[in-house]
Amino acid sequence: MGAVAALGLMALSASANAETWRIGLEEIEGSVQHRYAERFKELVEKKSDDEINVQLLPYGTWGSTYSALYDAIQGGAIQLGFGSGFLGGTVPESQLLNLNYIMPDDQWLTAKVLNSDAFLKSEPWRQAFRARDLVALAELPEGNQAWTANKAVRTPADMKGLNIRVMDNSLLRATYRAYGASPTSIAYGELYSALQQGQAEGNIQPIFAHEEMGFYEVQDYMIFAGQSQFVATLIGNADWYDGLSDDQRAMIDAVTKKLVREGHDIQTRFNKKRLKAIRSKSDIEIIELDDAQRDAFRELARPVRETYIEEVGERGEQSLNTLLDAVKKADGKQ
Ligand code: 6CS
Repeated sequence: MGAVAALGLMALSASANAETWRIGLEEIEGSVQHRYAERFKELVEKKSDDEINVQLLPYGTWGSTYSALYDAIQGGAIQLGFGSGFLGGTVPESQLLNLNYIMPDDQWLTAKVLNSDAFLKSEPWRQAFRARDLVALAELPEGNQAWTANKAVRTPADMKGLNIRVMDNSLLRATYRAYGASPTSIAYGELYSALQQGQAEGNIQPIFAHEEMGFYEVQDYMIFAGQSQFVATLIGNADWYDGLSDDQRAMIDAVTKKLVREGHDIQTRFNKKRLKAIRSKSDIEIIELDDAQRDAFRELARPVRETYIEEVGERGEQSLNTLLDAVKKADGKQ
């Protein structure tokens, strides 16, 4: 056999023996989660000398509801995936990441705090996922969220009764009720037509999502209130994770650490570019709330921390305190 043919055979048998890790995404190709997962794939495959093959499953390829994705990860049919707002139904403590006005304004600082050992590997956060057969491997802040509506919103009075769509998450509903709105939950894939047909009058998304899902086309105002970044947690099946070798677990750790900065750079680039695209393709009016206007919403959001503790319990309270401590140490505020 010629050397080239032998090499081809070796490559074939290496890939035939390769382990496959499947990663379910809550977002479509071209999204922040997708780009992060592409980089995760490249790094894992390279570091494992192609012993591991990572397969990406974008939104829609694993079923139609997010609970189908989380169930598949809990059951081990899919090893890895992202969980964000809808994950509250599976891991109630994860709704912490949906509370408003608890993270620093500095988005890079937020990425560092959420991925610090002090928070990500803290016992309450770890246990919250372990109790549901999951592990939290990384936090991916995907950029500041903006509200959209068909009316200008500058004050809580402007939000009164607004039928704003929130992800299916009781803390988000509590937050928007506290602002005076009438929140409603609609599936991501049905949101465009719901906005178009008036079943929802407002929406909350990071900029890249307003653009790539076309939501901005059916909304007149985009409002920046600085209330929160959109954060997704990279989760893994706990049995699968425990069954990995020490080297494989160390590799995941190294890859996710490297991707903290890269993830931040990806979201910054995507959101900047997509805001430009929205501005050039539409005449949507952009409103930046000033500090005093933000403070009015900040004040109304504050008691929702208590709602979170009441609804989620002790582990939730400990997770909240762990996060607030980590934020305080990082920026000396709060
Ligand atoms: O609003 C939603 O339902 C979805 N939005 C984004 C940006 N990612 C996933 C999430 O479920």
